[in-house]
Amino acid sequence: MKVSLVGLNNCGKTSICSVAFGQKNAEDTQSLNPTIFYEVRHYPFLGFQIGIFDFGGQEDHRKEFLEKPELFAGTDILIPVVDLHDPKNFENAKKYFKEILDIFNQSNKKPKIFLLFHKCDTKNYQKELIDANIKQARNIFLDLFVEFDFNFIFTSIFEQNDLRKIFRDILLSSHANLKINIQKMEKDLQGIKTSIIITDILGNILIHNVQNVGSGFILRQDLRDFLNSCNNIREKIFTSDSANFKGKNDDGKEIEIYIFKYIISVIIMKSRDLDKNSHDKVAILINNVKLLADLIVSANFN
Ligand SMILES: Nc1nc2c(ncn2[C@@H]2O[C@H](COP(=O)(O)OP(=O)(O)OP(=O)(O)O)[C@@H](O)[C@H]2O)c(=O)[nH]1
Ligand SMILES: [Mg+2]
Repeated sequence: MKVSLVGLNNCGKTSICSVAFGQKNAEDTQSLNPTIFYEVRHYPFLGFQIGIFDFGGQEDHRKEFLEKPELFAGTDILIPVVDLHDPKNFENAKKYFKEILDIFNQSNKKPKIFLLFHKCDTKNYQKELIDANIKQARNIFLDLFVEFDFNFIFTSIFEQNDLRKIFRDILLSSHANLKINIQKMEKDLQGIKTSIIITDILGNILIHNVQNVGSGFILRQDLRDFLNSCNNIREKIFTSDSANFKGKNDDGKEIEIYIFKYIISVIIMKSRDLDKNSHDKVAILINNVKLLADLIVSANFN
């Protein structure tokens, strides 16, 4: 699947990629250099191969991309990014987006579009201006994409967990059944009083109900190492596609990992015995993840 991020220079495309998919935090992005031409990041997620194309936004590069429309060919998801801190360039950005849409219109292959109204925060920006900018941006951009399968979202790299969820749902937008199931599990998880993280086998976080689980999509290193080792044992010793593992100390602390269909895992961290209600809910959740694993496998084979 090809995902293309486009927008003017400095609007935040590379920052979005490195905060959502990499292990950078928002502050780290201040030292990013402008992207030269374009960069591709290959990102395996739930067994799907995803290529994130980050198209540099400096004027020379934009001109060159428009002269070489084949660079956009095969885009399944187009993500135009608007910098809400830069209203004087809204019209300029609109012109660029329009030219890109013309390329897709001519090729008759229309990607899904998720417009990001980005930098929706007041970090290094005047609080009084942001609402007016949002209003103006809505007026300028929203009628541009009417002929496309189109959504818009407000984003900021300072809301890393939201950004991860937004990208999770964008990447799953072609798999409605998976998306709905995962969103439902996310709701179920809210009512459970023990720490649970659901990830794919590489440690990309899908859902969780704890703080400090990692950064962006990436599960924190110690748990990723544990998951990795368990997955090796599942493969090499158990030679089965699913397995579960437990670690425990004398104080009643416990970590349990379930792996389903070599693709998805549930990590449960308990510090005490669960009450009956939570215990039952965990059992239902685990069963649902098991079913989800089957759906993911069949989505990968279709
Ligand atoms: N306040 C705020 N600043 C952001 C946000 N996202 C990115 N930035 C800042 O915007 C600046 C430019 O970010 P980049 O990611 O390099 O922009 P880009 O779109 O990749 O730029 P080009 O590669 O030149 O096209 C950096 O200083 C980031 O820290 C955001 O959500 N909020
Ligand atoms: Mg960049």
